[in-house]
Formats: sequence, structure tokens, C-alpha cells
Amino acid sequence: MPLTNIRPTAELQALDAAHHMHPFTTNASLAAKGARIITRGEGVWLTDSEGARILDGMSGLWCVNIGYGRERLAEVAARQMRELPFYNTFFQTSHVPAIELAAKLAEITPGDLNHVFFAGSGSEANDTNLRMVRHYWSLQGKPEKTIVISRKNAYHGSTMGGASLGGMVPMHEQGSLPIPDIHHINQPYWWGEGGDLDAETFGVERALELENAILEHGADRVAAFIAEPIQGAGGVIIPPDSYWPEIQRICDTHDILLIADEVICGFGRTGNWFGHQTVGCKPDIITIAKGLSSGYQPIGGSVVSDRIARVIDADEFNHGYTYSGHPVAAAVALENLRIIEEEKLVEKVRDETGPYFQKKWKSLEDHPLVADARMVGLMGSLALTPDKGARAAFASEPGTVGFICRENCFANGLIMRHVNDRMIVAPPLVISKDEVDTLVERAWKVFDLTLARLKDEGLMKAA
Ligand code: PXG
Repeated sequence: MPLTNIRPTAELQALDAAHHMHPFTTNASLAAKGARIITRGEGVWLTDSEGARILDGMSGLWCVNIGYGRERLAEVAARQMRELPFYNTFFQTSHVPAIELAAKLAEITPGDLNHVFFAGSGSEANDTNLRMVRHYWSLQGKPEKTIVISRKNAYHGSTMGGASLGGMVPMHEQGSLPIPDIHHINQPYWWGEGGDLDAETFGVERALELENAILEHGADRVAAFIAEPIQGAGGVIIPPDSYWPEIQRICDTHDILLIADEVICGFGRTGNWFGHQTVGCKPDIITIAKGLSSGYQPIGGSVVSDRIARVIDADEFNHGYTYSGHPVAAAVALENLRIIEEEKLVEKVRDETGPYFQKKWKSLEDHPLVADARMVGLMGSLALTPDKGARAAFASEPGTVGFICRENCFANGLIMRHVNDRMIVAPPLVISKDEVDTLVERAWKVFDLTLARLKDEGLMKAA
């Protein structure tokens, strides 16, 4: 077998710096420092090219739900490559993996979400959704219903459509985004933006922004509302309980389609198969990717209700990707779903490791630097703060402290992400209680180191 890391680390880093443009990275700074090169994975553990072991608290990029090193997925991929490595699904043909996977998804998704349009990623799937909801209303004789309402600080991908739907200002600043007819309302982030309101009142207030936006544009202009059940990349923002029921009421009242972006929340992450089941809403379309294949193959898709499919299927939808329903990716995804079922990973997250980790995570609030340590299923975040009583942000540029903390994590065998000054975890769903203990111990140590450095550098100041 060819080795993946036959060159010394420094040589790999030099080639990486010379030729590889990393996503969401200042490549010039990375080049000066050298990327950490990950060579292997097993369970929740990664190994780098220097042989260091790292506990992956982020499941790769929120995706390796069944953990690393699954032989079964490698075997299925090899078998499918030998049998039929590729065929398209465009011209009146289909193939076994795409058929079986679509049927399986119809089975595990609730209600009448019974139809799957495949894509290669979450971004592509959201582009599909954007085109599909507009086309749907057009076929219903309402071509002016084109506006999609989304939220500030949402993440829906990096394509033109995905980044426009997302509410990330630094993304919009590059490349003249958002594209027309996409509007953003405020997010239900109580800890950071709730002011003097109690969380539940704030949740309703933020949901009512949707109704106000619909009334402002006119319901006859608004096609859909898109949202992550729990925002992931935005900082694991868990909305107040009052938020989603109000959103559902507003979508129903005004006949606005609801798209739940399940790219992170799907496939057990929140302790149910899908995040919308956890927050209690009934989407017309869900976006899936990541945990669909546990990241072993790039695949995403849109699962669509009977109501929408009936309309879309009556006409030719001029849309599709070469790799829509790619046979190897579909076969691997199907096997991944079988593993999630056989090992009862959704139930395990809901009843065992989820509640266990949630309690441990909450205990991190005893650390002087930490507040708002919350977790749903195995998706959690906490705020680093100079003054938890005041729910204060740091005086430094947002993200300065989070970045220091993340670097400390990396140096201490733990991967956590930072979003501004929130720290995030979303470990593989196979994480054991012992591994949860290790993660929390390492996190505590990292917060100690971070606090010491903040004091040294005079950064423990509130804005
Ligand atoms: N929707 C959601 C909710 C996502 O989290 C996408 C769509 C896009 O999926 P693709 O497969 O096109 O990447 C995502 C992706 C981060 C981070 O830093 C999160 C994502 C991607 C890259 C980085 O948290 N989520």
C-alpha cells in the first residue's frame, strides 16, 4: 500500500504552503507557520505527522459522526468502485445505491419528507433548495414569490447561493453578496444579544422579526424561510424554547415554505435523527450532508415533502450535478446509516453520552473564564468572558481570545473550534464517557492556560 506521509513534516508543510490554498484561511500566515498535518484517525482520535494524538472534539468538520477508521465503509466503497464507480442519474437512468439511499432517507425522515434530490455537498444542496422553492411557487402561478428570508450569522454554505443564504458578513463582503431577493433577520442569540429581556420573551421577539419581514415585503413575495434548527458555524446558538413554535406558526399563517438546514444537526447530532425533531418544527425541505456519510464521502441533498415533490415532479426541473447521487458516495452513506442504526447511536446520544456530556460541559461554568456552557445532544458551546455576571464581551477584537484558546487546545491534544470568543464542541457520536472526561479535563486545563495568558497580556477587560 502506498504511504500517505512518506515525506518529512517540514517538506510536506513547504509543499502545502507553496501549492495548496486552504479554505477560510489567511494562507500567507499559515505558510509562515506551517499547517499541522493529520495522517490517521481511529474512533475519536487523530494522529498527526509527528505522531501526536489529538482528541477530535469537532468530528472533523462536524461530520465524522460514526468516528474514524470504519473498515466497513472502506469495503463498501471498494466494492462499489469495482462494480460501478460512476453513472449519472440524468437521462432516464438510475442505479442501486442512489435508489436504496433515497428510500432509506424517506424511511428515517419524519412525516411526508419522502423525496430526495442529491448533491455533492451542503452548499450545493442549498443552491438546489433556492432554485426549487422559487420554481415551486412559479409552477403554482406565483412567480413573484422569490424572496428567501434567512438569518444573520447563519451558515448555509460557500457557493453563491449558499453564502447569500448564510448571514456571514465577512463572506458577503467578498464577491458582491448576497444575490438579490435574500433577506436576513436577527438570530435568537439570547446570551449575546438578549439585553434585559428574559430568554423566552426574547425568543418570541426574534421570531416575530420573521413575521415583520414577511409583512414588509408582502407574503405574496416571500417563498421560504431557511434556518438551522440550532446554528452551528455561527457558534452553536441554541434558541430559547419559545422561538421555533413561533416560527412554525408564522410560516403556516403566511404560507411560507420552511427549509431546515440539517447539515450539522442531522443524523443524531442533537439526540434525534434530525434537529428539527429536537426543536419541534415541521419543515417542507431539509438540507442534508456531513453526517449523511459521516464525511467518508462527499455527499449532500435535499429531502423534500410530498407537497413540493408533487409540483416539482410534474415539470422538468432544469437543475442537477454530475455527482448527484454518486454511486460510491451513496453506497457509503447507506452503510453509514446502517451503522448508526445498528449501534443505536441516536439513542446513545439522547439517553447516555448526551446527558453525561451536557452535565460535564455545564460544570465548566465553574471556571472563571467561562459562561453560558450549553449543549444539546452532542453539540455544545460556551462563552469566554471577562465578566460572566454582566454577560460581557472582551474589549479586544472579537475572536482574539477565542483564537488564543483554540491554539492552546491544539497544543494540548484537543480540537475545539472557536467562533469569535465562543468555544465549540461536536465530537463523534461514538465518544465514550471516559473520552468525555478526558475532553473536559483538557478543556479545563486549556482555560487555565488561556486565562493566565489573558492576564499577562492585559486582555481580561470587558468591552
Ligand atoms: N449548511 C450548514 C448548516 C453547514 O454547517 C453547509 C450548509 C455547507 O455544507 P458544505 O458541505 O458545502 O460545506 C454547512 C457547512 C465551520 C464550518 O467552521 C462549518 C461548515 C463548513 C465549513 C466550516 O464551522 N458547515
